[in-house]
Amino acid sequence: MVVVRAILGALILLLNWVFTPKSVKRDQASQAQINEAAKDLTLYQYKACPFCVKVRRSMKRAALPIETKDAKRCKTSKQELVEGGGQLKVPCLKITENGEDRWMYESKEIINYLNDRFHTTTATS
Ligand SMILES: N[C@@H](CCC(=O)N[C@@H](CS)C(=O)NCC(=O)O)C(=O)O
Repeated sequence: MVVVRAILGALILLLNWVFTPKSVKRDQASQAQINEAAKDLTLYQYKACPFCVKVRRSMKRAALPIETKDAKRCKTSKQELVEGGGQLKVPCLKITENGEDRWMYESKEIINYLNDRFHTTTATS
């Protein structure tokens, strides 16, 4: 089972690399605004989780420089996720608003949130 999972993970990462999506191009001022807004967001994720890959591809398409934290390999990130969000499940987007953290689980919900907030229309699959 571990071997099958490792092979599937490698395949997902390979396909993701081969078919890397293109990023939207914005003028410098608009991109600078987005870069600033993205500082309030953090994606907790696993490298080869298909749901996380889906969210990262959506971020790439929309050119959103959101910090990512690996909740599998990094113990501190895993602890932050469990203590802050309440469960060890990825992807999870931490949204900091007015000094408060909101933890959003579910890849579809995260992609819809990013599309709405940054006025982009990236596919959810
Ligand atoms: N419906 C969720 C599924 C997320 C999911 O199943 N994530 C797995 C990793 S691929 C997970 O976090 N499992 C818990 C664990 O690994 O401890 C979504 O679309 O985000």
